[in-house]
Amino acid sequence: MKTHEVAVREYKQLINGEWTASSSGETIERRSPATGEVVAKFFLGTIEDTQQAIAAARTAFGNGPWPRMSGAERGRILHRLAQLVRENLERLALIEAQEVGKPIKEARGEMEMCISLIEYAASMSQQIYGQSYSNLGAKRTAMVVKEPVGVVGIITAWNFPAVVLCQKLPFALATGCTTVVKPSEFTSGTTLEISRLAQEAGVPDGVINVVTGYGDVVGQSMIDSPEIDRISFTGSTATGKKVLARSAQYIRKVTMELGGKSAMIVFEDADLEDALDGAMLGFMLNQGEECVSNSRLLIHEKIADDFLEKLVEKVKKIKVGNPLSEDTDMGALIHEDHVNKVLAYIESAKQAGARLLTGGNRLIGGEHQNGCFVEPTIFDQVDQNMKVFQEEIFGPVLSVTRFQNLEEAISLANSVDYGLGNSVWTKDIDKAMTVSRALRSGSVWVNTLIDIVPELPAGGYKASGFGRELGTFSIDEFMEVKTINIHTGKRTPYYNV
Ligand code: TXE
Repeated sequence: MKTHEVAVREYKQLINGEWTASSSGETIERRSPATGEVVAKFFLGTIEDTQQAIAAARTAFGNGPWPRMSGAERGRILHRLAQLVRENLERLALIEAQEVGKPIKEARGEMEMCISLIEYAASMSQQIYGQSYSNLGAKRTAMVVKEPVGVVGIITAWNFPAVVLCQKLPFALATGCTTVVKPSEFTSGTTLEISRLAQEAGVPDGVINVVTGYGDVVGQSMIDSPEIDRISFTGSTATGKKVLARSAQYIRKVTMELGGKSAMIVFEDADLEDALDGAMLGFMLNQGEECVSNSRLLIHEKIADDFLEKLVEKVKKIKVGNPLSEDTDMGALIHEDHVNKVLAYIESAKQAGARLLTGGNRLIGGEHQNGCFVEPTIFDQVDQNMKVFQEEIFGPVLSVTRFQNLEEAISLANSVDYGLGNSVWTKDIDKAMTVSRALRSGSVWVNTLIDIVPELPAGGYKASGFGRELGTFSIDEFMEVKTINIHTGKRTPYYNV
């Protein structure tokens, strides 16, 4: 199955403005999860490479022009980067689709989001304000200033490699920080490509350094380095816990964007057509490999049978196949191990007595030959104690649970360890606001979902992590706050000696 010639892209690492091999010379291959063909090669970064990258970022922060530029100058360079990403959108989308397995039309959407994020971060570079105090008595005047924290270690996940990067990197750059980036070893292409475009846009050497390779080597040596001032991590809750524990060796803030198990709550007065489309997006976008997937459907018992009948009918029409085909609705999962993990969850649901309404199998043969394809799967009668209710599957599996009233819906939605992005579907504003205020999650969508805009902060409650990205909160993750308190005139002596 080929629709585009697949030339193997070979990348080096970016350290101090130079594209270099790893000190080991070893590389890893990325095979398309849809066809098994080799699509890219990345160097396996070493501890030594990582330390060199950190030293470059440290020097760039300590002596380089980047933190000393005005916000306007940094903003102009970031706007140029956004323009270069726009000019390279098709090529970047193809790379993302090849490496992640997502449909090309979704990959284009991801790159459009990157452009919006970079442009928004560029505008933020001129919106960095402090405070001043002139009411502290005749002899005291004070100011509160925000300063870039320094060297930021950025570690990202494989499901939206470019967007996860652009939810961090441009905002860190906007504040004047310098960075060391470790993309997921499966999907490093767009991170390296965007970093190259950043160089072209005028980001000075040493400001963006990218070391590719494994988390427990490169990621871990970033965390182990006292020369890194902040860590911004996106990944699973399990890995987030490891990163957090290891970070305890230094007193250093970390941002944690972790897993989710969000609920879509559909009341009997919802617009059913909207909710049907929302339900499909909620569990099939990016093959369900989406941290804010609404992978639990909580539906009022009065409308459940009719809604599910219509939902199954629509889902059966979804085209699962070659990510590079324009008519593909859902692509391939990230790799073989992940397919097995998703199939194990499907098996656990069957064993636990959930009712399979559609899907449940790996797709094989034909255009699915050699690929990591799983059918969109819906289970009804899912009990809140089942694994498929409680745990993040990160695949195209929807767990359906019915409720009788608003209180029960809220209780069910909040009865998981995660708290990332729930949605509420009702035309009743009182109901919408009562539920929105009661849900324990960093985002609540009303009559929409997975509706991410750069102006609105995103992040987690509970096991979904802490810290906020996007919105005005984003730059605070990369800044320190300093109070300067100025005494003028003669001091009043403290001691009488
Ligand atoms: O995560 P992993 P994945 C979450 C999503 C899912 C996960 C999938 O919910 O749970 O990300 O991404 C590196 N020390 N989000 O499988 O395995 C690893 O190399 C340091 C939430 O990639 O946790 C990779 O670069 N680093 C998010 C990164 O950590 C280590 C949106 C993540 O890997 C490491 C998107 C270690 N010991 C996905 N081990 C949100 N909430 O916004 C691995 N890594």
